[in-house]
Amino acid sequence: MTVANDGVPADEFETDLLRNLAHQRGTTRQSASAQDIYQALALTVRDRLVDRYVKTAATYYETNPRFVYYLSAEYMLGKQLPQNLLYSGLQNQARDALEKLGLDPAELEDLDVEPGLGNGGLGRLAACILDALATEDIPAVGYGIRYDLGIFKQTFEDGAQVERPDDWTFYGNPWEFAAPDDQQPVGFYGKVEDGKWTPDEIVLGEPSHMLVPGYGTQTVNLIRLWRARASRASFDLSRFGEGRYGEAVDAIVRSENISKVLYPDDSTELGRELRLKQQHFLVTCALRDIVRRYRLRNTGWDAFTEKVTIQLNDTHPVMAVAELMRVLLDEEGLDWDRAWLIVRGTFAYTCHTLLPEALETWPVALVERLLPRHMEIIYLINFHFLQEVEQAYPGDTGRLRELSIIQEEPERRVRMAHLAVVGAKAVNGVAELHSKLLRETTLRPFAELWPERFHNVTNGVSPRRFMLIANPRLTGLISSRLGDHDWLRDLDRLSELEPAADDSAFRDQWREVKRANRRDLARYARAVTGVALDPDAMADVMIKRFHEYKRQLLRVMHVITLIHRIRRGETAGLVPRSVIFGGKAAPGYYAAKRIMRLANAVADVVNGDQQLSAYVRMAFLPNYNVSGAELIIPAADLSEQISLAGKEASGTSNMKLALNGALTIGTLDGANVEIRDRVGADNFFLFGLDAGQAVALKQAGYRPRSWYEADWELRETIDFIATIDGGALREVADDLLNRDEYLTLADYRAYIECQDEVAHAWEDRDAWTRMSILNAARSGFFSADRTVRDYGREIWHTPAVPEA
Ligand code: GLS
Repeated sequence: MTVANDGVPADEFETDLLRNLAHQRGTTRQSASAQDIYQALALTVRDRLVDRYVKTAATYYETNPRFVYYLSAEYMLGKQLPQNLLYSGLQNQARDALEKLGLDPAELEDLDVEPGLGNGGLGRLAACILDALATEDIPAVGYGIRYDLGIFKQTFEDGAQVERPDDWTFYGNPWEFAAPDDQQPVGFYGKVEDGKWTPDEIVLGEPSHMLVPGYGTQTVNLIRLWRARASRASFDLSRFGEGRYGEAVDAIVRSENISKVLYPDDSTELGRELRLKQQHFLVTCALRDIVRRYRLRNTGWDAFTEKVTIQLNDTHPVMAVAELMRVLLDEEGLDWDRAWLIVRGTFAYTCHTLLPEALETWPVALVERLLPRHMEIIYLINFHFLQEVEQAYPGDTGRLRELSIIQEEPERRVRMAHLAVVGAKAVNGVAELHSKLLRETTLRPFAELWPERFHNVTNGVSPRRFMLIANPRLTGLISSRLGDHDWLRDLDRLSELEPAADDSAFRDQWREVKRANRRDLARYARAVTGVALDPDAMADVMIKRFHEYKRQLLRVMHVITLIHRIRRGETAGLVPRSVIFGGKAAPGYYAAKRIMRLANAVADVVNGDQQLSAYVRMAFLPNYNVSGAELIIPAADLSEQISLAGKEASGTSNMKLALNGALTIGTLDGANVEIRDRVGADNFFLFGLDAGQAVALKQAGYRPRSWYEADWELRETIDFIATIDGGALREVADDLLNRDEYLTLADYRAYIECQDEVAHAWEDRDAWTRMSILNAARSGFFSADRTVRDYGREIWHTPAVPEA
């Protein structure tokens, strides 16, 4: 489908493509490799976007607007070629030109590499937000780290996850512009004398930028990613001369390691010096760039908070609070009060977790060594802050301890979330329930002190990425019903689809789309796993990072229950299902990796047995990423959102799946609550404990073994886990019986019964399709465009600046 066709005739596109092939790749049509053609194609598309970017930049320069600067250690951008083709309206021209040259566009798309610069939901959210900012014409720049190696590539060997490096720019990245002349020095270590920091080590931050076009608008914003470079003098020529080659490059390696690799943990804290270095590196480079940009059109500091708002995506970039203070005090000579007012008027902080273990803290001793001046500044911020607390709660030492930016026991550590709340004008959670629980639990003392500082901004997803690009069939069908495709910029218009749920011809078409998408998925699953999925079976999907709280284990336990039922001949009420898993586990997260092995072992059991595979087949699709999501989500019928209530901050696959017409089976957790409110309780399979009940059960002294003893089917399931693969995964069963941190056993029966209801509902395919259509029709709220408008209204106060 073409949108906003930019009017470039196909032959002109072809001429430009051939010119880029010659001028940029230095080759000819006859001798060009597929990589040459791909790169030339990307450059030809990029050129068009640059033309637009130049106009956006001119408009911004002229109007000197307020900017949003989004700081995030992670971005999961997804493939750039399909998006940029669509957003530039060049899809048809590109296809025609390639066909004329006898080239296959699909083959070239395969060469487009996904920059996997993030772990999961948090990183993908950052990408969706940048997409929405440009689409809403809001002046913005995203700042991040250009990791040499993105999130690892996942394969399985004997059912166990194997991680391989993701050298995503091995053949170059045609979408980015490097700016080696714009390097920024970043200091580490050293000493402070009279408030003046002399670092021991200087690393250079080198930026490159990529274009972030808006959809259906002329606006093109930027994402600037920084990589670490050693200074020119770092190569030790004399050592090299002595044949000590390793030592000769030591300093270079040490510096450049900072942006070498994305830390592959998700939702857990990882205390490593190099990670803190990455964080400081990112915020130093970003702030220098932000100040440089501010100075293009402004002088002095008076207008800073009016022109600049900085959103901190989780705690990873929170050192920016101390760094901006340092710049203002030490480099700009402002006094403390003035500097603090500016800092407090600049930052806003988004918290993305409820898990206490995910709230970053850094040992004071480490911060003192690595960033001595920042540590002093943090102490001073804390000193002033605790005076404020003392005034609010005189004599309440418990409060002081609870609120302090410094944790005292068992080790002195800097609490980054506290620094964020103290240093920000606004704090938000990412779903209604999450924001409420943040106020009531994780950040309660802060919410009591400064209730007005706390907000909710429910997450959203890009309808372009996850409908238009991922699901062209459904997008086409919806557009034909709504009369145009403007709904992709105004997702509330999906509600116009509601009457179509009662139109049987439309339902048939909807079902056909799902079936065709399942066929595509089955083809892919067969190619990568060898498992033959039945395109008519229900596609039952769980795609997300592997984490115990998300309870992939509960999903596997249902399959084991089905195995037993089928073997006993209790097949009445069963429907054929394709159980699909996708997701990575942090390499050091053994408990999650064990669950993965279990999932693969159970998959082997069902897929290898004719009697079982008549009802259940199971495919664990390796290396789940944005491209994988684009393939799986359109095919999904059932969306598994089964985390223990009170643990998942929001979830975003839940939104993508509902938008694509999957029905959710889920707990009252994260954004599931809002999805259910919107799509209607009748169109959502709810089960399990709610957040309050979960806490109460634990407080009452949860004994998983008593649940095991009380339910024979559960017993059978756990015994199966203990003995599968000759008892290799017995630890999983033992852990369930002795600990079961995430109350899997307590929710088991409710989940199984709910899955029985799902099967029953699937039998009436027409009623199911009706529910599916209503899920999509009522999910317009979950557009990232709405998320960005909410941030704009509540936190950023950034007017849109459409191109003149
Ligand atoms: C996360 C949460 O775990 C998700 O629930 C949430 O949807 C996402 C975006 O807000 O952020 N936090 C995190 O550390 N990783 C995530 O995916």
